[in-house]
Amino acid sequence: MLASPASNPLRRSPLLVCILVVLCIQSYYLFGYGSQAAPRHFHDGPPPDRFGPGPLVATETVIVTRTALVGPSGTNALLQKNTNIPVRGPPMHDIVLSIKTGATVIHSRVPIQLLTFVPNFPNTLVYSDLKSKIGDIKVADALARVSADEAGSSLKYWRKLQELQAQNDGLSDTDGSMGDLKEGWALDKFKNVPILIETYQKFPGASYYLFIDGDTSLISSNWFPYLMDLSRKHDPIHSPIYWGSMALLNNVPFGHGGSGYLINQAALRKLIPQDKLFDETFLLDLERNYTKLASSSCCGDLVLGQAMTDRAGVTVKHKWPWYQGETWWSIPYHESNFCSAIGTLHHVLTEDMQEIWDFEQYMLKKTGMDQWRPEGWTEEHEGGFKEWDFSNMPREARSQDLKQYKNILFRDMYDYFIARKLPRVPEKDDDGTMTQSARRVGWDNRSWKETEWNKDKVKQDGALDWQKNSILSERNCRIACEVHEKNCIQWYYRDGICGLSPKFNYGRRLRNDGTYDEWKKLGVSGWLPERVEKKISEWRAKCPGTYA
Ligand SMILES: *[C@@H]1O[C@H](CO)[C@@H](O)[C@H](O)[C@H]1NC(C)=O
Ligand SMILES: CC(=O)N[C@H]1CO[C@H](CO)[C@@H](O)[C@@H]1O
Repeated sequence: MLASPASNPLRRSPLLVCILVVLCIQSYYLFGYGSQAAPRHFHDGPPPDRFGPGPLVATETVIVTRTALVGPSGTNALLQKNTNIPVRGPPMHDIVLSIKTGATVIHSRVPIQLLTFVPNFPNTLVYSDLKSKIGDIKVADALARVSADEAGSSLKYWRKLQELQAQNDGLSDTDGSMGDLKEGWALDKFKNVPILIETYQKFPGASYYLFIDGDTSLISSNWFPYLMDLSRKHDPIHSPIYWGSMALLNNVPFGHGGSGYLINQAALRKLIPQDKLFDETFLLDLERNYTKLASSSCCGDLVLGQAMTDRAGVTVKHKWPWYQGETWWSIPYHESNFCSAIGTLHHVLTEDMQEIWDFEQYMLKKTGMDQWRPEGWTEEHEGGFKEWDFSNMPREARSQDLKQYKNILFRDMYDYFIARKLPRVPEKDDDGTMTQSARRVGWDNRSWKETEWNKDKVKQDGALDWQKNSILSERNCRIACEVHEKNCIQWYYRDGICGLSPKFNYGRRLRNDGTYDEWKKLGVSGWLPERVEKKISEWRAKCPGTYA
């Protein structure tokens, strides 16, 4: 993936191109590729289990090679079409995907990214704090160009990593023995600006640059129509874009790193003028200025936000929920996102990343969007001989009705992951009376993220009796939701804390090795199934298209 486009032998050998084109055309007829829709074997109902629907998952033999998508030997893509390769949208060469991770977690996170959504982004770079490789992919050291005198003592952890690597000491933090991840985090803040500079240098001609972390997932197929639409509204070469999920710290707005941020060519040119792209004196000056800032700052995404605002004059635009800081079970579902398309997901566990990919595959087949191609897409694009340029799209693509595209929505994620798992049967109270709540013990449904009543909060002036009482027992907290908060659809109780939420959040089991009572103390979650169903159907009614 680090191979520069200039080394492509096709550029140099027209004869080779001819032979390949002939081969392609042959295999096109031989395999009937593209001429008929692949047979679809999906159920109409919801998938039977969390691993997705049996017959749909045609990915037992996952063949993920870069050549399967891009060429340059191209024919692979055609020959493998009839085997069990995952379905994918059209590849996006014109956006560079830049993944930032760290040496102690890279092996547990990045490989699954590379096996799932990354092949849709043939120009992907992986940055860590140590030079290494994953399979054929080179991992660059994001700190290699950081000025040691500006970074100060934080770099001692970085030197330690190099020492450990040289000594053949294991670096993975699977058992937590690497200990001070805090220090790993202290290194992280120095990476963002150098990664930005290097990513731009490696692919100076791309329309877009997307920066994510090792625990970020993408709903990759949604990105092609998204970038088409964006490019039609903002010329990527002339109209600067710095989009993400905006966070604010000390009045500096920045795109939250884990949610991913998108920067286009125009915005990068404002930060690094084209004639300075390889001017090492200028770049060193730029890096030093922001390394200095990083050493007194908390986070690298903030430093990058500052650089974009101060030097480039481009301030981040808040484009939530497309850029998403949560994953399927931690997202609060609500009318504000239920019908929106998903771009990124964050805090994604390795096993969740696989499930999110299975979900995307399931949806693509269900909506038929695995067959979708933009207007003006040719056999050459399909075979990997020609790259799609978002800044210079064919005229047909500029006028294509993108509303026809069936994006994968939060609604779909709810249906796929949650609808079947949601506890639905209300329970009896200790005194035998029926409640409205279905419960889960040792479970955190994150209701506290919306409204949390706790010991401090109930002391505030104006706190009502039911609010004060809600923190005293699980029963009171449940009643607060059922009786006192009209919009409440779920609650969470733990000693001294009562969370009440008008949004739906599934949450997760809390880990505990102790007794049932100890486990229960960590928290109990309740949902009001009747109210949940009512809310979900209200939100659902607003979603365009009905293929659910
Ligand atoms: C770095 O900071 C100095 C001092 O504030 C400033 O003069 C210079 O232009 C900055 N350089 C870059 C590339 O941002
Ligand atoms: C797993 C998880 O998110 N746990 C949260 C449970 O709720 C408390 C607050 O009530 C948080 O501090 C935990 O992080």
